Amino acid sequence: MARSPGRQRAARLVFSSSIVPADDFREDVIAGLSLPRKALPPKYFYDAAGSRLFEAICRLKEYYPTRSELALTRAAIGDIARFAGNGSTLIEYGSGESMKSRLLIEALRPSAYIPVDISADALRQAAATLQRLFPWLAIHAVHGDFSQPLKIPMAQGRGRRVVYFPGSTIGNLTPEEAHAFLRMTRGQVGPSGAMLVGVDLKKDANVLHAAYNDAKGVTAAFNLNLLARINRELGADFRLRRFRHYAFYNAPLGRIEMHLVSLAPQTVNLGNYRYAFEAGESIHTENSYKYSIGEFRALAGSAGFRGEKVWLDSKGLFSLHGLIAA
Ligand code: AVJ
Repeated sequence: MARSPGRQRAARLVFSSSIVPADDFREDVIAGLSLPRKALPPKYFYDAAGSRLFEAICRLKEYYPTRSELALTRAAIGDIARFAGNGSTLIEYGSGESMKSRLLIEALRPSAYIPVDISADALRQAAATLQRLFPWLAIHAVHGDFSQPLKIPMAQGRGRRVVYFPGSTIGNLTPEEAHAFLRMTRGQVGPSGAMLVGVDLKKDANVLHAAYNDAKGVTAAFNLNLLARINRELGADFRLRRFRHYAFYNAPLGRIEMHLVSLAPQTVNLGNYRYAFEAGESIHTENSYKYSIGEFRALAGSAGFRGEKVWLDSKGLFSLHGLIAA
């Protein structure tokens, strides 16, 4: 292929790391298992095995969010790109490996694309793929934890800053945490910035229940892999057959809760720590909050954004909110 350096901006693919200390996982597990009501942070689901299991979840017939969000993005892509504005600096929380990200980049033609992800491997792979697909695109991949305050390299971007946060990952946060998170994002995008955020909607509890209790047991395997990962990486001795996946919709709190329930009285060792479990005692591993359109707009409003646009899939299962700095 002939190059024409004067005509096309050279593609740039840059990596930077806001280092995630290796000890965090161990400390977070020890802290979580020491709570009176044991809990583990859901961000640790996504080791290599967990990421593969999550991809399998996304293909399940019961798990509607991935398909619904892709369908609504396809259907409204022109409108979504107009909302975000051509030539913007697009920051994505997540590696950007998805089809949705490709659709958005293609339609928006951002001046720079900044994916932020905690998994270095996923990030590298996704960035390399996107660079092949979009040779004109300046990519600056940031390895870091977007749930913590984070410095985003803005030097190469022009235009307004738009944060893309698909997948309803925001549902993993409590409303209080989501508020703080949206405030942080509002600071990153500045007074002329915007945000596109995928949010799962409240709906029939039976539909929600099925999505987190699939017939093939993939979600159960995904949940239990967290214990397998703790065994593998931290040398603990969880016996996986003595725990069971349990997920239910907590209607008063508007969230799916995932737990791992101990089937018998037992103790688990992690280094010098010993954790006692009663029969029926659980480890709370994930919340997945569901918001009506009005509820999410109110939350965004309290964090310095105005809900300007919202797109839904044809079945009304999932929403994409277009927020602008207020
Ligand atoms: C990736 C956090 C959006 O909450 O639905 C899927 C994770 N957990 N099945 C969700 C998940 C169980 C998912 N998020």
